[in-house]
Amino acid sequence: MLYPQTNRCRTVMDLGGFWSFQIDPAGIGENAEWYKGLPAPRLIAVPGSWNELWAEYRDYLDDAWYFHRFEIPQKCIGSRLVLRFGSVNYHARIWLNEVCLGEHDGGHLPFEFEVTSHARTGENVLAVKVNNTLSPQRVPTGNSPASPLAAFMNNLPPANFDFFPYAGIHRPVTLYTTDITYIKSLKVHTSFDADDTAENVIGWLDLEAAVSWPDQAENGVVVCTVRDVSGVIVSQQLDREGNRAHGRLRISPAHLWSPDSPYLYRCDFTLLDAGEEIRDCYGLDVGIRTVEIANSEILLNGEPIELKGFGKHEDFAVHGRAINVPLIAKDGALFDWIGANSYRTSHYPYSEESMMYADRAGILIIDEIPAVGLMFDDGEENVAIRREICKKQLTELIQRDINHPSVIMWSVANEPMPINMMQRFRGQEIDEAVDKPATEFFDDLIAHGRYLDATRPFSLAGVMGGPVAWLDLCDVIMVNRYWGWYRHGGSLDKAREVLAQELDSLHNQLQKPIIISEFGADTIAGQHSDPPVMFSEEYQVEMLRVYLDVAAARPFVAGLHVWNFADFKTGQSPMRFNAMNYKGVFTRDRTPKMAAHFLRSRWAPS
Ligand code: BDP
Repeated sequence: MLYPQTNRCRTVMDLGGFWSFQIDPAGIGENAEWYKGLPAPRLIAVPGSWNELWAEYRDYLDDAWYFHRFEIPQKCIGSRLVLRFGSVNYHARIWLNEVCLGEHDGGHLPFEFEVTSHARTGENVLAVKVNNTLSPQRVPTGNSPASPLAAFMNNLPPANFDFFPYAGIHRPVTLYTTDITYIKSLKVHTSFDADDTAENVIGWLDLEAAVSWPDQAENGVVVCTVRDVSGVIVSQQLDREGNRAHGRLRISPAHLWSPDSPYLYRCDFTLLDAGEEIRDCYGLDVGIRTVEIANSEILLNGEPIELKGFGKHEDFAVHGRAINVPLIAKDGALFDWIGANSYRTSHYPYSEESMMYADRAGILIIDEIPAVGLMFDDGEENVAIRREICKKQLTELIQRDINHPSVIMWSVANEPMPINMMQRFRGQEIDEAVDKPATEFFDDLIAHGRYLDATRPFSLAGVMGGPVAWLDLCDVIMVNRYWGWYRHGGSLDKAREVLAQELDSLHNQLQKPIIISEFGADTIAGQHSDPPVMFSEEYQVEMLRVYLDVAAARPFVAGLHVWNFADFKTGQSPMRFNAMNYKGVFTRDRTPKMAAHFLRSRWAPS
């Protein structure tokens, strides 16, 4: 799905601002016809999370209504009009001028409706019903007695994941125009041929456009013009087959995209009709780069790359989980300062704006669907429902992010919970075969992903003690490890020993690159101790040092992502002081802890 863009053919109107807001715990809104535009008692920010605004709604996740009145410029009426939501957590049902447009399930991903025939000049009334109830039939899951996290943490709200389940309209709401003849989607795949001189790199852009030609069955064309700072490099008409157009463009010499040199070409697509009139255009920033896996290494442009970075969260005071553009730039500046080159979008897709920032700043992204807290022992029906949701989320994510050079890998889950681990936890008899259906679940999910994008590796972040069979389905092994914290807490010598043994054993069995996708220690900024004890700044430094040293001695460890970049909000539980996860190397407001200085000394030595 294309990001809304204002250009000579398209206009984007931002509908963000202060909207009216009304919670509806009894769910009577639709009967009360509130969607007609009730003068609701409260004002809410869009984008924003409601849980941060009013103390009494902190844990409220049930039905809530948003209303907004807006005008559409006269000149836009007659164009094709599309109403787009960057993300709503979790379920949204939308009315425009009392007409129900439809609904969307799942947070963190965009959706849109064509509203050409419902929009009018003068005042329009938009009503959105949002529901973020936690359920075992949603992804991520919650409110489940079978939930391992519920058993382990007993957290409130009862999420089966360790971050606060913020609710609301979290990303921009826009209305945009196109002609009725328009570019629906674009796909760019890049590759290059090189001999040993950098000047002789020949870049290739394989392009595919899907178009809508309701009034142009024949003779329309799509042209792609590629520019960089020096001007136009190549302009070529694509071959058209029905509603598709495709072509291969040659760039010579080509500048490759990488973290050290995030070189972007601008590809302008123009759609012309038989009379050579321009009906639509769209510009994409494209980086020429390849990602391959070979010999236990991740290769970027044919060279081994070591991922240094973090698991993150979209989380901040007052904003909640809503887009926070200055924070994206601040985090980018801190990545530079600390010498990090990558992050995982733990545990859900981040904003499209974050992806654009990463393209320009040269940050490598492991792009994850919201499949955190998956479980398999709460009945076949629930598992089957979640499987379909995961596939839909993976489809929507890949369609959204396929053209970003920064995205180097897809992650289909975080710490899915094996049944036999729950059997162990509950003291039941252990049945080793019990997790086979879940292996089939991931096999199917990854196959679905590969069908949608054959150009990037796939992985999932495995939990401690999880089945090797799940890791073996992946191109790159990602393991979350807490030796020295949840296991052998306080004992870093023991942590070093078991971590080294486990990595060697995984390497011997799987012969694939390994990323330690999470490791970290809760740390209260300003808490000191000598010798180091858990929760002190010194312990966090020493624990990170152990992991960095063990990894440095093992060339098959292709990456280290510290958990977490910054402290973040979670639910209340005896496990989480102040309802916060304090494993950040920066505080929530981005002040460096000692660990940040330590990582900088290792990752960005002066
Ligand atoms: C891992 C989870 C992550 C948690 C982290 C922790 O993947 O979401 O926040 O543990 O406990 O198991 O801090």
